[in-house]
Amino acid sequence: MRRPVIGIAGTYEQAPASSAFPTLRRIFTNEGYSSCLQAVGALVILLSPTTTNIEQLIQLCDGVLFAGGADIDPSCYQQERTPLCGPSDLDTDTFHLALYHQGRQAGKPILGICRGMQLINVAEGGTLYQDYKKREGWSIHHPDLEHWNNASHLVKIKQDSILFSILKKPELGVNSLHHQLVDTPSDALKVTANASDGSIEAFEAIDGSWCVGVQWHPETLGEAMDSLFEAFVREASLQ
Ligand SMILES: [Mn+2]
Repeated sequence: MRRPVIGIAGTYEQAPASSAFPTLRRIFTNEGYSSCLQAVGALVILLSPTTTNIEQLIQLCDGVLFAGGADIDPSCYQQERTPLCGPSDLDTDTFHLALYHQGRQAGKPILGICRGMQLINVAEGGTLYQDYKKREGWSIHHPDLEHWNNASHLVKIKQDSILFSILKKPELGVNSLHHQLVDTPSDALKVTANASDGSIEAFEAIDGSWCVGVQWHPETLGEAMDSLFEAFVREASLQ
């Protein structure tokens, strides 16, 4: 049986000094995204940011995943870099933004995780906090690497959402591995989950199409998040 094909947007990274090619640039994603998708029936391909023919690349995919990763260059949302902004890679950002727009135009389901959620917002014209401490009223330390694979803080999920129809819980403990946050959400998106300090933790396309962003990392939360990957891959199988 043909498996739905999920393309993961590949990221440029400098190979580590310990590797066989320490001076070279790499194309990568974390293995967890791929294995979670494969476990629920997808065939996963890593989309190379060297690609210039984005339209043809998207035609290979039934759905696109934008994964976690480095900060997005603030120029992508018309801001000057501030000292709290982490390293970014404009080549990766440019590729991901083009991939997103082409994917949406082609009607492909899209899942954005952490940076991927922020990427969706930026692509749709929204802005980010360059660091969570820039948000007035913050009370949760969102970068909580210690609890990378279990609950760090609660989120409240709005019932009128694709996300709720999948997770079926009004409140949920999630991990939190981000230091940036959505500031102004795009008009094209509706917020579907907030943390108790009010920060935006999930959104989806306002038009009801399958474009879902979550600020947490479902790929390290185990079975609790199988239903999210399943729903994404099921939607992709309808392509
Ligand atoms: Mn968080």
